Amino acid sequence: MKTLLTDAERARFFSDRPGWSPVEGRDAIRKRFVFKDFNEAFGFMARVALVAEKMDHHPEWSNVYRTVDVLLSTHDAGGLTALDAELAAAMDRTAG
Ligand code: H2B
Repeated sequence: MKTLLTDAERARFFSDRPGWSPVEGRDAIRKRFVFKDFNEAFGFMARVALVAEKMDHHPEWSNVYRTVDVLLSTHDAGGLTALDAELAAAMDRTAG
């Protein structure tokens, strides 16, 4: 479960998920979500928080007004795993 994604899995992830990019100097992915206003941004965070808690897999993120910056990595594995790909997909679905 907590094995690092292969090169092929990473290539597929980035082609399937526009807006996500690798983080320099760390085995992680990031995306900036920009919403209409703070209410939409915070609603997104609240919905994603429930998913993250259910998955027991949590984002590193910050919010400024209508922008949410997200970084995903699996701390236990020291890098990217299927859990990060799954949480990224859930975030994209939630953001609409
Ligand atoms: N979130 C993330 N992103 N990576 C982890 O390795 C991780 C986590 N581990 N959430 C979980 C919690 C672990 O600490 C608990 C004890 O299951």
